[in-house]
Amino acid sequence: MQTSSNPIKGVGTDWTEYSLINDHGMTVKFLNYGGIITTITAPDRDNHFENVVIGFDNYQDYLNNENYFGALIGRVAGRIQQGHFMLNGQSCQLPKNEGENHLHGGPAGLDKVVWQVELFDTATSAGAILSHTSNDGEGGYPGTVKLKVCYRLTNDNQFMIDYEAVSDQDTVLTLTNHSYFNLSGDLKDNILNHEVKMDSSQFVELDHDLIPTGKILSVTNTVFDFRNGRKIVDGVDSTDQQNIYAKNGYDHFFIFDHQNEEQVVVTEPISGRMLTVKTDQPGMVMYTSNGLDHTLALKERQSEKYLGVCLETQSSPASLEHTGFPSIYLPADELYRQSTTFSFKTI
Ligand code: FUC
Repeated sequence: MQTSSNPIKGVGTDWTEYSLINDHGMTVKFLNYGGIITTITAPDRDNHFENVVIGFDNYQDYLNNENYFGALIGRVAGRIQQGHFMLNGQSCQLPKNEGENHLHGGPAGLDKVVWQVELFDTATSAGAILSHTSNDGEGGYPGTVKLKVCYRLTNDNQFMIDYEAVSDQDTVLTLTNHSYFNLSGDLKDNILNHEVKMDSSQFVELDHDLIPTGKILSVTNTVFDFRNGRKIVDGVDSTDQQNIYAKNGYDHFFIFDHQNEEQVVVTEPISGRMLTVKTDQPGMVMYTSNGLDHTLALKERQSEKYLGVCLETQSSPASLEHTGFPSIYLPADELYRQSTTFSFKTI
């Protein structure tokens, strides 16, 4: 196992790109800025290594990363309507960064923080601990929160993300990573023919602004039913109002039926790559890059709609407004801990 670091020139003075490399040659690269994962190389069925995530060609573009490519997201992943919520009977107002709403931690989210990074490597894994103290009021959120995120690559081609946080006041928190996966390799194709299998019989209904309505819907007899596997294109061709609100695709929180088993399996038939996701989180936003346009210069090509799929394991910000949703409340001095493992295999 190996690690290395490389200063990035021409951006901030303090940007560094780190590499985690396993004995098979699988590589994960990320920046201290936003913890942004810039590259993951994984083998296809012929053991040919290619990049399986979206990343900018020019790192300066990460300064204006409106799509949150590869970034750590917080303090609250997802949307908060009007940027407003009540906490212990007190009104909290967060800055708005998407029309009238607060998205992905807002304008001063964790995706824009330069994290402290410490590398480690052992016989079986190579990794890094990313640390940051988010001060009381940072991003508009109450409480000073000490955050630690561990990125770890193993010799079994597993990439694990462990999150830990402690706040000195009652607050709200749900963290995730916003990588856009594309298993075709080097962005050769879009993700419409990726097949997704998911352990979820319920999902969160959205309104036209992508804000949860408060209703939880059954996936049965809809294109949201991934329990026996289906292609992402089904949600694009769909006339279901939910897919239309999401700009013809998926941008929804799926509630898992079980925890800590491989809840999600994504396969790409041509390369033979398979990605599984196992998490202790109650659900995941699957976003099929419906809002991505053709204007961005990525490592291998120009961007386009449906070029990547985000698998954002997290809890649900809908819980701020409605009962019956997985909570994001974090009491003072309680340890927030979550773990998600992405395993790269072939079929
Ligand atoms: C996702 C979505 C969005 C979005 C974005 C970049 O997680 O939920 O709708 O536009 O990230």
